Amino acid sequence: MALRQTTILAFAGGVGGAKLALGLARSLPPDQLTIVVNTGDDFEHLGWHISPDLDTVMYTLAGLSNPETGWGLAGESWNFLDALDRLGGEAWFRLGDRDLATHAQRTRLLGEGLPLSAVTRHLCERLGVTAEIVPMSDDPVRTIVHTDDGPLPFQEYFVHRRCEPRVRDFEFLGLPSARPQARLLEALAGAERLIYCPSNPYVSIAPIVNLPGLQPLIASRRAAGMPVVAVSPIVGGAALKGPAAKMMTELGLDSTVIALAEHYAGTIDGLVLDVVDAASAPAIELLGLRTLVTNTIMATDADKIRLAQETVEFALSLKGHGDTETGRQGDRETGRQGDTET
Ligand code: FO1
Repeated sequence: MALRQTTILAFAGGVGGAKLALGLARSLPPDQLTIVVNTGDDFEHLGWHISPDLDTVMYTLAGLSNPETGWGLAGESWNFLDALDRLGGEAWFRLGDRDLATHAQRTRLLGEGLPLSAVTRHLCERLGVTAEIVPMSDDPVRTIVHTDDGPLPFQEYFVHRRCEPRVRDFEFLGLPSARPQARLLEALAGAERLIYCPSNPYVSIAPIVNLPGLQPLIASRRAAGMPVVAVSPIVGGAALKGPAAKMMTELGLDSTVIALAEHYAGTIDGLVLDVVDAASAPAIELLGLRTLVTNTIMATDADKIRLAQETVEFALSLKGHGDTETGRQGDRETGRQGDTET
């Protein structure tokens, strides 16, 4: 499918976001796409600055990501981690030998005074990534998950505690004084459509959209005719690869695409949902959102490209600020393969 000329800004978190980002990057010229990535998952570990979501998107677009996990590098070896474990070091966060080079280089460049955006640009250039990947801010933001076991830094909750503690709330340390990265603001000013990738709405998309001043800017761009479309990470009301559905349940919400639509209602114009949730489309439209029902499972690169192109075409069919032109509703039957991921 040939895409119409357009300029897209996409917000993404980790594995699910990276998959749609790959589809977008394969469908649009580099100067028509900016991918802004959550940095609330970043942390300092064993002396390195680690940016898991930036690396997941970067490795995916470079064609280097581990196809089994979605994060880290393909063909990785674990000699460092095994040796560290033997010495009684902290081995719960799986840092592969080759992946370590990224963290070492990032940490060194940050130490020399480069902002995270410049470091990311440098790493992407070296890995041959031509699409623009921008950290949401050069200022540190750290997601804290408030749980029944107390406050936990994000990776402590996500990896070390395997998302087991019951979630009560989220906090984004540093967010009130974090400045949106300059390229995010420039891209937002020029974008024709804004897409929220199928990433966790609470810990991947929320840190980005809650950057100081961003919500009014998005609202004014919507009023000027830039629709916002989200792709649902919730499929069939079940937990996807990440903890989004579990979090919804623990926050007292239904883990359904309708609850996701209620979360985004008033801030987006369209929602892309999976065929298994087709029956929810009328209720979502009653919330003022247009819907596109399609196969959102991205098992292959062809799936990623198809979903990205369908999402862009759907976004182009909307006018903006809830005022829609021809929001389509597909009812395609799909042969299901592979798993679902956020
Ligand atoms: N996720 C895991 O579930 N376990 C890990 O040991 C792990 C290590 C890791 C190392 C580097 C990196 O860039 C990402 C890594 N991730 C790991 C993924 C990451 O923690 C999460 O995918 C994101 O923070 C959530 O989007």
